Amino acid sequence: MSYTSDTVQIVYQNGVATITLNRPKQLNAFNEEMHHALAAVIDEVAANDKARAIIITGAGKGFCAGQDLGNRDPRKQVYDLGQTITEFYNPLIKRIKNLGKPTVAVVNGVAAGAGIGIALACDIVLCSETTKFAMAFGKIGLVPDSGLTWQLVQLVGLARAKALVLTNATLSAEQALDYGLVWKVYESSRLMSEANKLATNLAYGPKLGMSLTIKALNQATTNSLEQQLELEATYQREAGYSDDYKEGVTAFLEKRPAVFFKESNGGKESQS
Ligand code: T3D
Repeated sequence: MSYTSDTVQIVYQNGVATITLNRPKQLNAFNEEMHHALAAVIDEVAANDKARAIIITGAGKGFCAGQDLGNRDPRKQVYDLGQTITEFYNPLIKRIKNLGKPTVAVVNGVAAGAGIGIALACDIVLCSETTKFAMAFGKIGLVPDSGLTWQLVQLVGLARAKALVLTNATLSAEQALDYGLVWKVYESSRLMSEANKLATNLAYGPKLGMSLTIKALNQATTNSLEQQLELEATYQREAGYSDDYKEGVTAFLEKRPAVFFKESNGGKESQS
């Protein structure tokens, strides 16, 4: 890894890379250091074969409170926020979306502002029963960013998206589940173990097939049916030539579970 910082931690285990945002006193809000560190860590897990599925979570009681407002005092300085979005938040969302490996957001506590955008950029979102999703932007006179205007419209529809952000709503875990923002809600004490189970299952799945599936579903949000049918044929051709397809069908014919991944370090935990 070319950039090291305490603000982001990474642990590898059983094919899963767990990335933890680590500024708990600020509810893991972003300063520049954490942006640089997270970008480096995401590039590292994208390239590292030890990581076949990725968890993104937060240290302490929060997931991520978006931009660190302690670094923004408009009484002292005028900021070009478009610049921050272009330089940090937009590349971050694209990095997560284009990672090419399944991503699971484990929203262990409050997510606010860009923190919600980061969670929703992941493929699967889990949270605990005490998690809250605080839109936050309107309270400080800003526009939702980090892909949130797009994600919310996709996930909850235009009418609910407008109401959520214009009223600065804070959603409970139950509401987030009801609105389709999260996949499952767990008791806090079980959240991480359930997330690890899910991510490990993903890690042991067919790598290429899952990567192409994620790409196809992401592209479905903007493609026509005609384009999507073409895309499915292209991706299926690619998947059909893979060793995973060979193993999957062979396993079926031999009436045994398919083995797509064997951990080389015996499932031992390692840190980088
Ligand atoms: O600026 C740009 O570059 C543009 C980019 C924008 C992207 C964005 O994300 S804009 C949105 C920024 N985020 C917010 O506006 C959220 C602000 N925080 C809150 O509204 C609330 O803190 C929460 C709803 C997230 C949580 O409320 P609660 O009651 O559970 O916790 P709390 O007591 O408010 O916060 C606990 C601590 O975290 C507290 O510190 P203290 O007093 O114990 O020392 C609080 O100051 C700190 N904290 C929470 N959010 C932030 C933060 N510190 C820095 N930046 C934060 N965003």
